[in-house]
Amino acid sequence: MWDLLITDIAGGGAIAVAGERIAWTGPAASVPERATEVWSAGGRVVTPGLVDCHTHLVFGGDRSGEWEQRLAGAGYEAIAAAGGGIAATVRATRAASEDDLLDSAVARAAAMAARGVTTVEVKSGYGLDLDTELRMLRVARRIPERVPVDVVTTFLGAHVVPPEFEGDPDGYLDLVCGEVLPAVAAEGLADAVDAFCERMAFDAARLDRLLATATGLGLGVKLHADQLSDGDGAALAARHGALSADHLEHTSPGGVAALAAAGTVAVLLPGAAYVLGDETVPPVDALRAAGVPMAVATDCNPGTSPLVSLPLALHLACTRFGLTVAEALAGATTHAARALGLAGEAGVIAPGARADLVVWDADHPAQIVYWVGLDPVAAVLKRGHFVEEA
Ligand code: DI6
Ligand code: FE
Repeated sequence: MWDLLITDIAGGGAIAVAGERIAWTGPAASVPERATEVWSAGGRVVTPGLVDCHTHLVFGGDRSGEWEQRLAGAGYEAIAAAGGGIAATVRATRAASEDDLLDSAVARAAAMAARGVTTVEVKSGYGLDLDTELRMLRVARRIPERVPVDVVTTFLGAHVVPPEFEGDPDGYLDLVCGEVLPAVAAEGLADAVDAFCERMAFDAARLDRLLATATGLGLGVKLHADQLSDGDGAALAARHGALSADHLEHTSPGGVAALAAAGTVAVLLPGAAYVLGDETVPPVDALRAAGVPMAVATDCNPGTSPLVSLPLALHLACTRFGLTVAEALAGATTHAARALGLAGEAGVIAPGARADLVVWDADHPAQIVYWVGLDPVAAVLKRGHFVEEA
């Protein structure tokens, strides 16, 4: 006897749930077992719960003033060089208490969940010292106490060089590799390690040893690669067997081939390109031709992507990057789960996977992606329980 049977799904399917897991899926006309509760989707579309596989949603302060400066013509890298940008968020995050960081992160995570997200990745990287990096990751791990999402955490200690180490990136990476990352690993606070491979942050040669240290500790590897310039980030990620290489606006054909050979997921972040006004588009045709799985995420962060709607990120991935609707939806489900090492566990409707589902006010999948700002969520099932119902 199953706990729940969802019937009358668009297309004629049904899904059975036992405990926190999907037990069966097939045609509604041939259900092999009974369930305690039967719930009709009323002919609407049901997808896996969405997976946002790249966010920076824990941070202190606000950068709307910088955004206004950019509207008036200031450049993103120029603001950073003058002490703003990521460094401004680092100051605000260091000054924030754990409770304040949790409250603001919970507000953003709740907005994401209301728009269909049931699994979210959260990065550190606005602490850049031992205490604040650990605090950010602890806050991230506490989000599920207040929002119905699973959280995957990523240590982004190598985001930029902090002010105490100005002009000494190697000295800072000594601290990250020798002290901060081992402490993060010892407390079990991170599932993966990420870094910002960029001319304003760290070059590929320097990040080699960080990524090797991460894999040596048994952690997955991800990389902010080739976002503002081609820094050989995709090839670096591939060399370390990365779960994902993210951004990729400036990735070369050689970088695409390396990702394909390594089985690394390409994570596309159209919100950042949109907010920065960057017309450069990632090499989507080449990624598709090479068979690189493409995920799509919000990159929610206070500097380049103040975006909490994953459906809107999917819309932008279609209109600006040229994905099809089917590619966009796979990019926020199956491929996003793979980018987090959760293939088969999340982002899929199949026996054994977490029973994370979204019922949409839609009778065709395109309606999920087509609207700008509607995010037509009708109901969400998280680990077998309804959490939102319209
Ligand atoms: N992700 C990042 O980590 C950087 N850009 C991006 O898309 C910087 C984020 C920030 O400015 O705070
Ligand atoms: Fe990012």
